[in-house]
Amino acid sequence: HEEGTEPLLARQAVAEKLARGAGTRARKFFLQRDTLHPELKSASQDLVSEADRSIETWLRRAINRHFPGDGIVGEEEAATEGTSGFVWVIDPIDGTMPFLVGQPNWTVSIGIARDAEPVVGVVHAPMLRELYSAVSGGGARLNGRALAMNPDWTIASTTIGFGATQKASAQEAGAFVEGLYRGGGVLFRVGSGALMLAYVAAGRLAGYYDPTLHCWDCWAGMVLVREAGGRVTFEGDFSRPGSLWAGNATVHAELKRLSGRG
Ligand code: 2AM
Ligand code: CA
Ligand code: CA
Ligand code: CA
Repeated sequence: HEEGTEPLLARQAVAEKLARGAGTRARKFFLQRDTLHPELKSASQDLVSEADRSIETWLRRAINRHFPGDGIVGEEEAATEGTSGFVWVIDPIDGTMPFLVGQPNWTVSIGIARDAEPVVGVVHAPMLRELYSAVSGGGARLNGRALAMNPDWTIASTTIGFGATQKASAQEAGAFVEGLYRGGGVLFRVGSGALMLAYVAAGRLAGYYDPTLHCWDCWAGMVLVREAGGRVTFEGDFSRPGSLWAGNATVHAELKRLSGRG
């Protein structure tokens, strides 16, 4: 398959363009969200609407046009295999609940894997007018400005993102929060895991822990955090969800410990 940085930079440019295109489409749905017909998925706060579905379909068609040999894994449709070694890992709307209730904290998340490794990440928050973009070896940027995490921060330096959904174990979530506050930490949450990872990369959060994420929630954000100088561990893969820890080396280790996995 294609080696080197050229194929990565070509895909990063297309990912940014498609994130903006999807963001424009999502924004139109958002401004008319009262006309949508949300359906329940697995739980009372796990919804999907025609906005999620139509934007994923639009993204898949565009990716296939630009890179017909690449595979695609996304939240709302079955995975397709490619031949190039590249896989796009996409979430058309990360934060469907905030989207449906009118919070601006939702994103379009477009990650890319080469041989199953995260190599490109684009997270676009249209209502916040923010586009985060990173490529392996090329750094992370927010609206063009380079991002670098603070290596000296601890869990007490600023707030810590915690992403547990209704599916989380009440006991484990409680134990994590109790340990965090005992250690001088404070909790932050928005309904988009991709945005919380972008905030870690941008130095707006000291770290992020989520007991269960899917690959499309975090694939782009992992590249952002690593390229901003941070550490991420994701225990899931393309077919299984898993836990995720992100922060600088100190915070990453402390979050693992607080989640009972240190
Ligand atoms: P989504 O809005 O695309 O479904 C935050 O913890 C992450 O969990 C988000 O990336 C969100 O993605 C996802 N999420 C929110 N509520 C969920 C639920 N009830 N079940 C599964 N995933 C959920
Ligand atoms: Ca969803
Ligand atoms: Ca998601
Ligand atoms: Ca989604």
